[in-house]
Amino acid sequence: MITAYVGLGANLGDLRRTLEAALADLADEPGLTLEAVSGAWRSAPVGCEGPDYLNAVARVRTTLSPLAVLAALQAIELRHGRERPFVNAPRTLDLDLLLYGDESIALDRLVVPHPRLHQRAFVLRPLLELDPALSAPGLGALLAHLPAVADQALTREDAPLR
Ligand code: PH2
Ligand code: MG
Ligand code: MG
Repeated sequence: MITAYVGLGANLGDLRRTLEAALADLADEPGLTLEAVSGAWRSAPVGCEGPDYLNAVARVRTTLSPLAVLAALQAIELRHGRERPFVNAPRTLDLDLLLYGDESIALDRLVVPHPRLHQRAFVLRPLLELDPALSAPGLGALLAHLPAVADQALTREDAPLR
């Protein structure tokens, strides 16, 4: 069993409904157990234009390989109307494999830890909310990266996603 972290994001459609449905889909996925879900965090898009995002992070336990997790995430994205017209296009649902145990993976299709994980408050804050002492290969203690993203405005919503 491997502990993995999945980043969820949406900035098109009914953001909260989509994230809630995606979490239910993750929980239903064979070979994967949904263990914990962060709060829902709202922020302006980072590195692109468009509507505000709603983001969250889920901690899962899985027997699936990293590529099998990726395939499951992409299938769930498609079920929720994900299209990829251009890089960083607004999306109904984005599911990113952020961490897979303590493994470093560098394939064409999958890089883990997610290459921009430590530069994004909308990933770091929900991750640290789940596990404040979390560290990642090549990045060390994730808490140490928070000051560098302190300028990225982020609001935590009161209502839990699950
Ligand atoms: N995802 C991106 C690019 N920019 N900005 C926010 N706030 N949230 C995201 O999930 C996000 C983004 C590409 O995946
Ligand atoms: Mg993403
Ligand atoms: Mg993605």
